[in-house]
Amino acid sequence: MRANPADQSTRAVSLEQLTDLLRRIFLAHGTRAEVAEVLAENCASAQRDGSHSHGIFRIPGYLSSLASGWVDGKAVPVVEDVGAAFVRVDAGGGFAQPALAAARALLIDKARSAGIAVLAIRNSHHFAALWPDVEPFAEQGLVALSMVNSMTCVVPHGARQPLFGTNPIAFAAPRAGGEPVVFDLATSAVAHGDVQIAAREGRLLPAGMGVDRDGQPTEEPRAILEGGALLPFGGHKGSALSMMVELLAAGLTGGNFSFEFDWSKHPGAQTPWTGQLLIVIDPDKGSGQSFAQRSEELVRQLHGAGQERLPGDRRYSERARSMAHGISIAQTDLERLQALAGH
Ligand code: NDP
Ligand code: PYC
Repeated sequence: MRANPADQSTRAVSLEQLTDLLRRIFLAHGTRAEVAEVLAENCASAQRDGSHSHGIFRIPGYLSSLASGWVDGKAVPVVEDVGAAFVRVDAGGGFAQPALAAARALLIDKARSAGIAVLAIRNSHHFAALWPDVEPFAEQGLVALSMVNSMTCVVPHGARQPLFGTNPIAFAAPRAGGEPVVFDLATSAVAHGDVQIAAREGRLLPAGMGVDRDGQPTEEPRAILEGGALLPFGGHKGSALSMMVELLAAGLTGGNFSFEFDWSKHPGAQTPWTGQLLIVIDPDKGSGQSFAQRSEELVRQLHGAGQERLPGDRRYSERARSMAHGISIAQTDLERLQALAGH
């Protein structure tokens, strides 16, 4: 699938149409109904918001992973209530998003009663953008922080060989006068998905993002993908955050570290088999004041200081455009998706 339909002949589809098409694709390729529903909503929302590295571009990877037997599309997550503010889920070798969906109500109950709640997901595959996992909590007045580790492809700062995954962190907070404040960022200098897209499009990457198989700096995406590796963003600082993600998303949850799984016996496997952590906070318990008013004030000051574009703003404007004019998809991709749904 193309990451960006910009220079192709395109069709505009509604969010409902795209979600339904993706749901039928997942169903046709061996997931149970609820998994198909959750993944289709996630992937269609990413496409709607212009999260191109994690929208329909990911469908072939989902399907080859399912076909290889690497991920279980029929897994039923097992939710355990393990403490006043702690929920644990064994995703059963299935996807992380249905595990989160299964635990969501309990997690919110605990966050509202204890003021904070932790969700530890293990034995899970996450192949998507992370913001869809946190933004809905902020829409309900809660603050949410999540992190997930992926697959070894990032050289820790000062190291000689890759160990970390691209390990994103996402944060969402409610805001009184607008959409929640959300950021979602890989702790690598660039997401692996964006390297794949650059390689496909024949584009060089900016300097400082990766190294080739000999450990030499390169701007050539293929050299990174074929034996090379990525670097953390921000040198030792991004590397420390990536280490934290390994510790919390895998070490604490019981999931695999990014270097702990071996998918070599499953040709086609692309979905990292790791873990995920979510922390959900009821922010009004912090000061007894309205947190959403406080975050609105911060946004006002940021704008006043000259920062017009906040994290999340690009997605929100893409979302508004998609909702007004439809989600733009290359005609060839739409035909491919339709064929996959009829499989
Ligand atoms: P980006 O570098 O594109 O963006 C990171 C964040 O910074 C976003 O919140 C973005 O907001 C914001 N931002 C970007 N540019 C600006 C700017 N000029 N001013 C203010 N804010 C800005 O994302 P990444 O490449 O790091 O990650 C891409 C995606 O890949 C993420 O969704 C991530 O979850 C996903 N990913 C998933 C993995 C997994 O294992 N499942 C692994 C690694 C990455 P906005 O969204 O509005 O552009
Ligand atoms: O873009 O780095 C990435 C990624 C890894 C797993 C899913 N997306």
